[in-house]
Amino acid sequence: MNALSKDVIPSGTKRSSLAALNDWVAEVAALTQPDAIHWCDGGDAEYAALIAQMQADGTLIKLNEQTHPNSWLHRSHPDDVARVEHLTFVCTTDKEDAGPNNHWMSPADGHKQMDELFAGCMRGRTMYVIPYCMGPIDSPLARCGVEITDSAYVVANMRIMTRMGAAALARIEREGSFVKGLHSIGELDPNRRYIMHFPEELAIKSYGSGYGGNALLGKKCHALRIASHQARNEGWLAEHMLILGLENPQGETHYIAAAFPSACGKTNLAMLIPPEGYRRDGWKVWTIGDDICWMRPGADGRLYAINPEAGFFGVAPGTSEKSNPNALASIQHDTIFTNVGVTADNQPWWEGLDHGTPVKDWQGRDYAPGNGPAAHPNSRFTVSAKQCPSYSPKAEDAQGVPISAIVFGGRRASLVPLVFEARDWTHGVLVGAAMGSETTAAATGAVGVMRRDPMAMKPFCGYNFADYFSHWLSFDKPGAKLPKIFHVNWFRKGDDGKFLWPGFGDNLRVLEWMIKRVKGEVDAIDTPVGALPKAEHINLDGIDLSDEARTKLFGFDRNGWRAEFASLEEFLGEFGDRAPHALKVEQQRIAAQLD
Ligand code: OXD
Ligand code: MN
Repeated sequence: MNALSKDVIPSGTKRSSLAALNDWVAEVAALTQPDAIHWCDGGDAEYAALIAQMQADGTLIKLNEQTHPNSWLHRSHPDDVARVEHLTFVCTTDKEDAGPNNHWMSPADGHKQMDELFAGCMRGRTMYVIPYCMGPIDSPLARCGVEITDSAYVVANMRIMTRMGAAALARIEREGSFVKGLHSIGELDPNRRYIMHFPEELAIKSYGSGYGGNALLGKKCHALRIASHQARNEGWLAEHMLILGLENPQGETHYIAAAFPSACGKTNLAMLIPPEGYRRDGWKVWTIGDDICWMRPGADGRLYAINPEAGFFGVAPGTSEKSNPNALASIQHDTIFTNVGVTADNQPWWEGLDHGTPVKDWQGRDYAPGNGPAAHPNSRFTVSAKQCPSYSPKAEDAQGVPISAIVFGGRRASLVPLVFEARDWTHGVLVGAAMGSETTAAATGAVGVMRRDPMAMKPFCGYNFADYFSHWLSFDKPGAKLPKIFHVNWFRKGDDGKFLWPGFGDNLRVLEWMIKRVKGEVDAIDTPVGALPKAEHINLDGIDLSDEARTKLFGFDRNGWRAEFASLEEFLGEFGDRAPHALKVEQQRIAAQLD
């Protein structure tokens, strides 16, 4: 039988317990009118058939089999290259529940608008039903969903990014609940494109885009927007964070979760290779996840985290031997590249790669520098996490890993030092809420504009930020053994506009200091905005920092912070009375100390 011709729930599955799923699939089919329905089993034969079909219809272009076995290039529609925050909605009964941080529509209007778009949209197409699990299949922290899509490219990516297929379907059958995601690429028309979320129904409807963050519904739509809502109701956290394990020469591993906005180096930090001297001494970084972290308190009061994803949907440009050798090693085979350039011998190419010359750009045109970069700035690779040399076996642990430190960070050219530590949990929540960063190419719109991006969740929090801050504060209760909270800024610039900190592998020096603080091994310099490292406690051996760099990376600019806190007060004011009192008190306490 053709691996792509199944049109019923796979045999062996009890129809009765999957009635809700079956009914929904029938309802969607009646609305969208596909020519065929395919239930995805997630197997190798299915994947091979999908790839062959996409190669035949031009959706995928085969890359050099010698240098990049089983790897493919997809060129998206040129207007469909990033997340579309202005077209992303949270549909809650009460507008205030979505908050000023989200675009809102009533659920009735949202469904009506989307169903009009979906009507008949799959005529002539196959409708794929993708059962998937976010997180290790046997983890109590994991959650399941089903995505219906008319895009084979989405199916292939979901197979890499999630635990997809038969095992997920079996878990859905057991649990009886799942997130419903309906997706169609529609006409890929930006004027007929919406990404809508219905958190009260655990449902998503996405139309008109094939781009990862808009179309792989397990990722941003489920694992962040819907999951953040679920997490609030169920007492856990769904966060835009990497998770790494830092192993010291004594063989002790501390796990760190870090929230940076999109395209600000989460993948690089998660896969960091320690500087030479550290490697020699036996330091190692283990990768658990590079984008999303689900955490909840364990019986011992600590926060335990899983990576709900099974793959990496990483930004290609800038990925090199210097910035991220582990990512580069991961994507030498069995990888889907989207919107990169290609060399004369058909290897993928992007700006920042150490070798090769592009002959075609991301749109398939002959490469001409006058047309802009060869690879789109938000071009991506999709690859299984298992291909990453630093992937931690603990990433598959059903119980998750205990988190010792939470790190917030953004792209801040000025003011914000390399690292500081929050005095306690409440202060740490304020530090997260105050996060600011310059925008990047991961979303459409202007790049390089400073905006508040609390906990790096501005595009992803599925409910009112005021309630989200309260939810964060609620974890500080008797018996809790919460991680320490830090803030970092790898992007501080000098007067000449150049970065002052070398970054990449050298960021380990900062992580090492954090763990010394976690273990209570060193003291620090108290300032109103947090504790700064003493010069002797952060290892700068082998790196050459100018006097300007030392002052700016480790200094405290009282006047600058005063202005920052005035703007933070204004920001918290946007949430009115709903903003937690404790956070306002904390802001005022620090503002008073700065005066
Ligand atoms: C991503 C993003 O793709 O944050 O991870 O945009
Ligand atoms: Mn992200």
